[in-house]
Amino acid sequence: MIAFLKNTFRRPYHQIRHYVAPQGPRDFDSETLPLVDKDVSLEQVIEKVQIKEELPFDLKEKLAFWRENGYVVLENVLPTQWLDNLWNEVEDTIENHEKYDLTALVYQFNNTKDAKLKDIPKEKLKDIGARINDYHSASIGAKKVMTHPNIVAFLRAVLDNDLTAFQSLVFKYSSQQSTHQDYPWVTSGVPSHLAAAWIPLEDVHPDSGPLFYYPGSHKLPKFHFGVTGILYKHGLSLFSPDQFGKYLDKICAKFGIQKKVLLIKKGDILIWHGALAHGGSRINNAEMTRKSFVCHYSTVQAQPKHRAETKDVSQTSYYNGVAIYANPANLAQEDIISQGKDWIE
Ligand SMILES: O=C(O)CCC(=O)C(=O)O
Ligand SMILES: [Fe+2]
Repeated sequence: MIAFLKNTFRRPYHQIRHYVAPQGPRDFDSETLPLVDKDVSLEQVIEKVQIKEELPFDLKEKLAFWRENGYVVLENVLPTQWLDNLWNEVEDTIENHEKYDLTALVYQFNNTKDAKLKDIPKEKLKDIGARINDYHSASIGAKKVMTHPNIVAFLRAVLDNDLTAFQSLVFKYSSQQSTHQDYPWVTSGVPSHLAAAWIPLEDVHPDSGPLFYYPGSHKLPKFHFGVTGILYKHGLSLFSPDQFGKYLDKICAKFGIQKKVLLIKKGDILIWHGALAHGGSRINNAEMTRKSFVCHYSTVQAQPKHRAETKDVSQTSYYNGVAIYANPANLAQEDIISQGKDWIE
């Protein structure tokens, strides 16, 4: 048996799948798909959302593009002053990191394990490979940015009226992360209830390692991790994130999908489907930052409380109708960076 497994693990995916019988479905449960991903008219989708406010984009046109491509770029939809303010807050947080219990992941320091900001050397936090987790927990301004009405209107249409903004990351440089889809990792109770916003905090330079993505890849056959189905579980899944990435690059090539690179400006955003294949390009010029705030959203139905919550309900605040759950392990630091409450458009 051991010899069999050893052999099996050495085999590339296309060989191994004959040996490990896939257990469970290879796609999202069709019953749970958001309305826009079902076979209904866009009129029906828009009718359900009932957006009252005037939007700076054509919702129907953007939804049609979303269905086809698994992403949209919305131009000039966020107040750039808020984004400058947010970056200033992040810099100040790093400068005074000893005050913060927020966590971060920093390559060459704690590699695959999150550590507290106060325990990570400042220089590491400022360097390539650092990302701060859930900055929005501490910052009211970050909460306001991630729930701006222009973002929320679109997300309601592609997910549901009852939304939660449940995870975020701040990057100063490109993550240089290989190709992946988010749904196997950023999980909620319903894997298809996932979308993300990529919010640049400066104009993206081509040499800074822009985000890349494969248009239409959200419709490709899903990867099977072996035993754990389409989701990844560390220590249980038979296939690694690396094999998943290779599968995605290969299947996108097979279907003739050209990789695109995201060169958008501060104030613009990318919103992408939880199953869109994407990653961070290599940094060509190590001097070039690519400051960004990446936010993940789900439905309240799928994610009714904070992912670390052990009680029945989480302490919850609402911004533009979007539920944001406080981290039960860090309640003392909720909203401690509070200048954002005075930001006006
Ligand atoms: O910004 C990046 O380089 C990648 C971010 C990403 O893939 C994510 O947060 O899901
Ligand atoms: Fe991602």
